[in-house]
Amino acid sequence: MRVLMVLLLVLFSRSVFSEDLYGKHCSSCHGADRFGGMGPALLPESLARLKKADAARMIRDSRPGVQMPAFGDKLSPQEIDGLVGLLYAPPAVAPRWGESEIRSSRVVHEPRPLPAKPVYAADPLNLFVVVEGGDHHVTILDGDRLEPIRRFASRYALHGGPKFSPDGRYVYFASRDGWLTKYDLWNLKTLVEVRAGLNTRNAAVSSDGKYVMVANYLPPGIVILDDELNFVKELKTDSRVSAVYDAAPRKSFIAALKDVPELWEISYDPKAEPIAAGLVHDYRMKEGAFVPGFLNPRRTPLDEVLDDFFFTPDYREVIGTQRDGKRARVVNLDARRAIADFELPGLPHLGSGITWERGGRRVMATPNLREGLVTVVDVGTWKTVKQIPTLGPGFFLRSHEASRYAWVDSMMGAQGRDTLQLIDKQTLEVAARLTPEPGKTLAHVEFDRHGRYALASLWEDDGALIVFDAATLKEVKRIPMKKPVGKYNVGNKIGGSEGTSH
Ligand code: DHE
Repeated sequence: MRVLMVLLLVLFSRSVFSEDLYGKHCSSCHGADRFGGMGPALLPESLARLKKADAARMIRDSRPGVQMPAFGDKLSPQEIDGLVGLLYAPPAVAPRWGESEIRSSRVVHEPRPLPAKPVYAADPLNLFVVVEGGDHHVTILDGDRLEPIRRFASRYALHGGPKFSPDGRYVYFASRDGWLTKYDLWNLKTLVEVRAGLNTRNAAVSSDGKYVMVANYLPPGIVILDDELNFVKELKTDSRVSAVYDAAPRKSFIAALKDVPELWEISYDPKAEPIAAGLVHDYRMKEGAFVPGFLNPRRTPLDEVLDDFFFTPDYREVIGTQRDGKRARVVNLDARRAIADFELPGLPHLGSGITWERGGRRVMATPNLREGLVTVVDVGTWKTVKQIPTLGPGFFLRSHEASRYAWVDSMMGAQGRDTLQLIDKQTLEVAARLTPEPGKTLAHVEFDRHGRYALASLWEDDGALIVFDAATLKEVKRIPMKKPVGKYNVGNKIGGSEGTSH
């Protein structure tokens, strides 16, 4: 008993000591509550992707290109370990980020109205928005001249594809720390920002341009904003929300839940049918009662949690991977139940799936995060058409209506991470391999709106966009960038090109 008490006392005094150190060295940039400030949030959820040893190294040595100084000469190894322990433990008071915090975080950067035409000569529908993760910047690139026209600092660690208003004028970014940014692509100005959560997954914009929906791990739930990022509604969940997607033909958002076997559909159609008790989230509702369908969730119960989603082009069906990593499940969103299962070995990255026509049938293809495979499946019969071996596990798959090929990387593998493989969409054979910079990671392709060029990321801190002529496959240009994690073509995104993500 006495030993236990001494141990508890030591642990307690250590944690008080670490809190003092946090207050002295960290809180001015990361916030007294660890919610973030000039630096990112330091909560267990925010650090989930960082190993403790790497966090300790960062405190001790810092890293090139970041503002945080090294603390190795100020803190002993034990003090650094104590600090790391503190950061990975939940804060004493549970973090709160609700309507009032969201409303008061909103910052308007630019008074309106601004001119309703582009301030440049470039085609506004052939711009690329390039997210540079290396130093947290965004570059706006002219997709015809292949020249940057603006570069600006983004929030820390953007994640997920930026989302566009239906006319392509505005783009919305979401950061892992919950910041949403609205940017005017015609005036090249940041307009307004809001913090919609403490740990965010992604955002979606409604096809009518009126709503922005945000998926949060912390606090768990969904936040609905209007197009000016004003708070509209918060939907609390009993689960972290993995991601939200716009289902344009249904005038609804679909939310993927991480911890409960359910899928939610939230209609933004003012004429949406009311939702009956049993399908709403409030389990206390009496049988026979209804809630309005507009901006309320309609639940689809599932047998098990589905991860990583792919939607059929008409958005009637959603395909999700099951956790056993062997099968995928097809859920019909109108019937609100699973209608088929099919084999999908490894860890397919359905979020990067694309479709195309082959022999009069529509096929879907998905890369695989665990195995060197691209799986091609018939959309409708859900039978595997072919498993195409690649050099290694890949993250992103892209094509364009004008391209014969589907371009896949192998960036998750020990081998082949420097090579893009081009799969012939009709023969389903690997028809070409491109290795412009041996030994360096090459990934994430996006075509310009006409399908003339394919732009790939040289995924290095001092990296580049490598531009290939989509017909001759020759490199035509290299544009220096700081780890360009993703690039998004306005025309392809708002036009719903079948070769890219939406
Ligand atoms: Fe992502 C999109 C989930 C890790 C870069 N990523 C998405 C989407 C989801 C997702 C659900 C689709 C949302 C959207 O675009 O609106 N990503 C996850 C994970 O669960 C995972 C594996 C772990 C995690 O904790 O988040 C993960 N993702 C990563 C990375 O490590 C990547 C490579 C680098 C980074 O910056 O985080 C990364 N994810 C991306 C990119 C997109 C993305 C570039 C947009 C893809 C697109 O082209 O549309």
